[in-house]
Amino acid sequence: MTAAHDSNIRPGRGHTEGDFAREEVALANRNSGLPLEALRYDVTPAGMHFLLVHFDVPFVAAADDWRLDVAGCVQRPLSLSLAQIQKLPQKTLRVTLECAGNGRANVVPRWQTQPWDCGGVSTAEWSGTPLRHILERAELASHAVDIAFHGADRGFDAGREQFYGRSLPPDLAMHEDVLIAWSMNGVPLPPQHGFPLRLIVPGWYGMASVKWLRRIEVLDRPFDGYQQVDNYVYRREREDKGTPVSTMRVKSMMVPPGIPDWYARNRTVEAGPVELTGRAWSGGGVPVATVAVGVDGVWTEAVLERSPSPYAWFRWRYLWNASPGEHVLACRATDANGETQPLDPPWDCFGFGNNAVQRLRVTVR
Ligand SMILES: Nc1nc2c(c(=O)[nH]1)N[C@H]1C(S)=C(S)[C@@H](COP(=O)(O)O)O[C@H]1N2
Ligand SMILES: [Mo]
Repeated sequence: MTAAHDSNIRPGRGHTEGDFAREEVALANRNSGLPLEALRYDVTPAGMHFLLVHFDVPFVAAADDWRLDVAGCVQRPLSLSLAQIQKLPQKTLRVTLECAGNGRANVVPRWQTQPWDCGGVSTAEWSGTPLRHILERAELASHAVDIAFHGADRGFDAGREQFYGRSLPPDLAMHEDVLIAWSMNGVPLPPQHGFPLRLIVPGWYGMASVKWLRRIEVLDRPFDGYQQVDNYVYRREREDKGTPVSTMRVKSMMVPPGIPDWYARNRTVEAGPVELTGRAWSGGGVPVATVAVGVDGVWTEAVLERSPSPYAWFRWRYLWNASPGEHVLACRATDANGETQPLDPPWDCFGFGNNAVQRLRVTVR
């Protein structure tokens, strides 16, 4: 029996500690994270932007035949070509997206799925048309209560076959900054990021920004798709009803200073002044207020550079006078609502919303 076959007949996934299963490693290879040194870019180059694909990347040879259908509780059902959509008013937004499961590998015990360490976050410039222009053309019926967005990618999760789908309430869907985007960093969307069309919901965790958008379904009842009601819910216990995952929690991250060891990734830093730098962000358009840098448990405020976009991460920097020896570095952001990153991972059964402070061990020589 081949190893691949063997891995398919293993007993189901669950909570675990320590070693990573073959399936987790395979998912980590498909769904790459931002290399932390790339936190230096204001806008993440597309090839370094983190990636999360539940099923397969749909093969779309050309966008000519693509249609975006709008159906359900609307006065005028639509089937729009990319060319028609691109004639609508355009807008470009710089948006930080973070996967709701980012940091999951550090929640113990960990739920077996994409085992993010901390690279599931990036920033891009998305261009498209505010979704409201399409919804206004279709004209929502007065009894519309939820709007579902269906991707072209299909597969199974927990035995349930589905197209990847998520929903937004009408008032959020009509917000000027919710985009139907066809461009990332000034060029057409790369296949893995949703070519030819995707939704961008700024300030929300990434799961809301449906890629390969094919169909908008206006509903007279709450959407009950798998990714809406079964997945992406904060739960303390597996059976809890829980709370839906929505906007991003305040968080910050540091560019690892010095040079790494190839395998262990331990850092070696030269003694003397070292500029520590990184990024901080929050959700729902709430700006970051302060970032503190911790050196061996002593916290000092860093310098913050605001971003030109309410939805993009801020840069922070701090001049550290590194003395020889072993040190633990950390960063901790607080947003304008007074929310602060916890020192330890908040417990969630499926590892969602882990915004605990990042700690980094460095050896100064
Ligand atoms: N159609 C579709 N849209 C999707 C997904 C998906 O698997 N299929 N993954 C979602 C999740 S969980 C995240 S975090 C973001 C990731 O976007 P990116 O891969 O462009 O970084 O896309 C979201 N949109
Ligand atoms: Mo995600």
